[in-house]
Amino acid sequence: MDPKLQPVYQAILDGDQKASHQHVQSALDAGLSAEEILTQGLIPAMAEVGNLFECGEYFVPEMLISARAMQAGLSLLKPLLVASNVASMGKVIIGTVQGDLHDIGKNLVAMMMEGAGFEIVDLGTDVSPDKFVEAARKHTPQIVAMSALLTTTMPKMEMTIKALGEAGLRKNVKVMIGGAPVTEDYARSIGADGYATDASRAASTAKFLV
Ligand code: B1M
Repeated sequence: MDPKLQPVYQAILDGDQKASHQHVQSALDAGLSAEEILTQGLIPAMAEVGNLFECGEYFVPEMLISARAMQAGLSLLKPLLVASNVASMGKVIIGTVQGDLHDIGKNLVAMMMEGAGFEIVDLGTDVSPDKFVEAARKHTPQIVAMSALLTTTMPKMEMTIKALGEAGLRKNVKVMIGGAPVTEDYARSIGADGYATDASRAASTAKFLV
């Protein structure tokens, strides 16, 4: 890791929003790109937060304040990540599936897709299959994108695909899924059209799908 990113990494581990904001700004001022700060500072720090949670050193409150610190840093990067001169590629509705409140990855995917020229309708978190269907009817998107971070909420992706089918909308939209526990095999097994491991691949997959 670039030593200039160490304070960013530490601010996320400490859950310090102010420090996260300040150190991301310093890293930008020092000439690091938004992508470098994201992929070498913020994302590895959140992965470490997950490790610390798994081994019982961090609990839900620590994860939550680290997530807020990450959002504080991301707010500075967002305008840089979405800056785009690309003509409109189409519309994407995106949400984290029902029962799941994790939104950092979903927000990053939305940012990168916006940067790639898509119009984004963000349905937020805890989005039920019915809500996805209702939004697909209302907004007529080219892509329905779903994120899940919990193994227990992944089945909602399949239920949403089924609900889109039952509503007669499946043939008009491509469905993309992703999130830490999701795999390409899983995507294929539930009949999704696309899958990506990270936000920038999600944007290129979305372009490929339209
Ligand atoms: Co939770 N949590 N969490 N959590 N949390 C995980 C996911 C976990 C892996 C931690 C662990 O045990 N190591 C674990 C899940 C285990 C499992 O199911 N396999 C877990 C758990 C258990 C829980 C609770 C159940 C804890 C509890 O209450 N006992 C609870 C569930 C709440 C709920 O959702 N109902 C819970 C709660 C929370 C907080 C609210 C405290 C907070 C979320 C805050 C927020 O999002 N606003 C939180 C956090 C922060 C995490 C970790 C630490 C970090 C997640 C994150 O933001 N990562 C996480 C551990 C980890 O992931 N290592 C963990 C950074 C983000 C950039 O990555 O989201 O993976 P990610 O997104 C990536 C890719 O996955 C991909 O692109 C993104 C960017 O490159 N991607 C897509 C994501 N969506 C995509 C969609 C696409 C394509 C790619 O196409 C559409």
